[in-house]
This record gives sequence, structure tokens and C-alpha cells, in this order.
Amino acid sequence: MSNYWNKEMECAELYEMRALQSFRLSKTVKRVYENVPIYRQRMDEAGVSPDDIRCVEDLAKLPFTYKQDLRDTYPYGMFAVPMDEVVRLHASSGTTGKQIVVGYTQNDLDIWAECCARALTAAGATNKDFMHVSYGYGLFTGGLGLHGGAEKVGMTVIPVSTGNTKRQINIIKDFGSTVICCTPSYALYLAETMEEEGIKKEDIKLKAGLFGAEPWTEEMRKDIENRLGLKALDIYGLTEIIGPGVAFECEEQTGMHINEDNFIVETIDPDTGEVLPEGEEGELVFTCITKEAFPLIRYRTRDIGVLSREKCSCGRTLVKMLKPRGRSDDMLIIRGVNVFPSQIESVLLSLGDTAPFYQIIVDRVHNTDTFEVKIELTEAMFSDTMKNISETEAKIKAAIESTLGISPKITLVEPKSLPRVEGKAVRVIDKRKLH
Ligand code: DLL
Repeated sequence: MSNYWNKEMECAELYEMRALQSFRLSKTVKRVYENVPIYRQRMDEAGVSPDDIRCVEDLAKLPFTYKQDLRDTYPYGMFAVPMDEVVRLHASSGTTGKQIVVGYTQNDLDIWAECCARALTAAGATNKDFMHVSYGYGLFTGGLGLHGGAEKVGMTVIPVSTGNTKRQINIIKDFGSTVICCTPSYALYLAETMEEEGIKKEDIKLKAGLFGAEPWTEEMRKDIENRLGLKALDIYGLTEIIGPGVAFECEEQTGMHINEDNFIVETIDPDTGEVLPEGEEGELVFTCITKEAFPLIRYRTRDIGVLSREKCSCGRTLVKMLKPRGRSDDMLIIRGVNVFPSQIESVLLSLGDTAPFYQIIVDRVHNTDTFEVKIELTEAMFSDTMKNISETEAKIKAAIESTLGISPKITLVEPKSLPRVEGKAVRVIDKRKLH
């Protein structure tokens, strides 16, 4: 049976939620218009006044906010409260470009902890659980965000942060961690190290994991669940909006409920900016309606997702976002074909012949794109005959070609030769950008 952290919000009727969102939206828009010059300027230019925004349907009248706006106003230009009310800063460097800084009032931290507490409760966590936090602490939001949520639930928090994987395994075993959070790639690395150390999943007490901060597939979920002996749940968020906890999965494992009382979500056509009906794939756009220090309006995430209001068996009525396919800027165009790294991951893991570690290398030679997928062999495969190895290569090549319509070069590499990560995985090396 489902447990809720805040049943009133998590199970509200849609009309109640819309009324609450409308009220909070109009208040937030007034506040940013008065306090953040870039919003006032943009709204004036668009000919929209705060009085025009009375309900959720009015949202589309407002201009979008882009990551570039955060960079242009770096560091504090988009803060909506005086700095003496800001009690915490976080930052994100992203993979490209100047870093961005976000701020929180005490009330913002409480809201954030509430969002993460909902996620943890949906994963079955209670104050009897031991919470092993392997997300990085520091300017990255993962560690401190989930830490706050776990404390709110009253869990016994173990703030391990990243690094020293063998020590982490000992802590999981000796301290009796029952819930863990880290990136899905780190979960696999932990599983691998555990196996190397001869520790079985029966020797540890983990029952649930909250994995996010990067895209991961259903196939990866199964692999993590089998190897760590836990239920693997997805958690989504981004620094600009609050950090982890914008959306969280329940036991149904069919997408993440968005904390709609705090964030209004839209899907838009990334090219035209047109709002799409719920259920159509598009770019996710979020508006913060409760945050004080850093409330973004219609923020373009560049994450590509689909929303669903289908009734969820957990009883929550919060809209769900299906597993995002990745960022629009993660999408590769190889020989004119759109390729998401997650499509390749699905193929590799569903074939199951290799280890779940891979890298995609793209280059341009004589004006033609080259497309190589490096995949690690398992120890068992490594000692196999050359014939079997080339058969596996051919099988993977055919499977990727039939999914994507373009043919990769497959290179099977030695076990444990691809880099392991403690945070977000780097799956793609696009050398075309370097030329
Ligand atoms: O990754 C916050 C976070 C920490 C989320 C811990 C979940 C758990 P950023 O570093 O700002 O913040 O990166 C945000 O990561 O726009 C997505 O592209 C991606 N992302 C985050 N969660 C997921 C997920 C944190 N569950 C960016 N699935 C986002 C797919 C995700 N992508």
C-alpha cells in the first residue's frame, strides 16, 4: 500500500490543484515583476502585466526564461529577495559554458526538503530507515538536497558523498544502510565493486534506491535491481528549479510524479515554442510557484519528455513525466539521423551479452560521420573464443542498425577498461566539436 508524505497535495483533485497553482502563480509573477529587472523588462517588451496573469491558462502569455539569462545575470541578478534572506547557494557548471548560481531562503530549503521527503516516502522509506547519500555534497544539489529530505522524514542519514567506493560498500554493510541515493551509473559501479569484494546482495540491507541526475533506461533499472537486490526508483530535478525532487517515482515505476503544488510543468515544441497537449513529447518547461529566492518562470530545461495524467495505482494525482529521453542538446545527429544515447543503452542492455558500460564516439573523417560504440566485455565473455566475440559484435551491430537505421562500428573492449564515474556518466565523445 502507498504511503504519502503529504496526501492532501499528492492526491488533490485536478481542479483543486489548478486553483492553488493559479493563486500561487499570480503572486509569484507579481513578485518577480517587482524584484527582478530582467522579468520586468521581458514582460514589458511582451506587453504583459502581472495583472494579466490570473490562472494557469495565462501562463502561455509569459516569455520563456533560458539558461543564457542565468549566465547573463551571473551571479545574483535573478534573485528575487535581498541577499540577507538567502541562506544557501548552489551552483551548476553544466558540461559547457559559464556556471550558474542559485539561492534559497529558509522557506525554500523547507520546500525542497518536503519535495525530497515525498520522494523518499514514495520509495517506502520511514524514520526507521538508514539513508546512504552517495550523491556529491557541495555546490551540486544532489547530496544536500536528498540529505534535507531524509532528515525531514526522520531517517538516520549517512552523508557519505562520493568517492572511495570500497569504503562505501563497507559502510553499507556495517552501518546497515537500507535506502541509497546516487547516480544510476554509480549504482552500477557500486554493484561491480561489491561483486569484486565477494559481497552478495543478501549480505546487505538495501531495499530501495533513488537514482537520477542523468538519463537511464528500463534495462539499466533491471540490472541495478538484480545486482543490488533493491527497488530502483527514478528521481528528477535540476539546479535551476530546486535540485532533486522536482519529480519522483512511486512504486508503480512508470514515470515520475511532478510536485505540481510547487512547479507548473508544460511541454512545448522546442522549435516553435508552442505549448503541446499533455501526452505529446516535447521540451519540459517549469515555472516555480512557491520559491522565494530564485523563482524561475517558464524555464526551458531542454529535457525532452512526455506528460501523463493517466490514473496511477499509487493514488497520487500529480501529473507524471515519463523517463526523459535526455536533453535536446545530448541528442546526436549522426549521418543525418537523430540519436539519443539512451536508445543505444536500451539495445545493449536488452541483448545482455556485455557489461553495462559503454561509450559512443563520433568523429568526422573526409566529411563523413564515423560512429563507434565501445562496449565492455564481461569477465566470462573475455575468456571466450574469438569466434564468439565476433558473433557478439555482429549481433550488437545488427541490433543497433535496426533500431537507428545507421550502422556503428562495434569495438568490444576488456572488462573494466572504460572509465567508472562517481557522478554523472560521460557516454558520448563527440570529436566533431573539436575540429
Ligand atoms: O542533476 C539534480 C539531481 C540530483 C536530480 C540528484 C536527481 C538526483 P543538474 O546537475 O542541474 O541537477 O542537472 C540537471 O540532469 O536537466 C536532466 O537533463 C538531468 N537529469 C536529472 N535527473 C534526471 C533523471 C541535478 N531522473 C539535469 N532522468 C536535468 C534523466 C535527469 N535526466
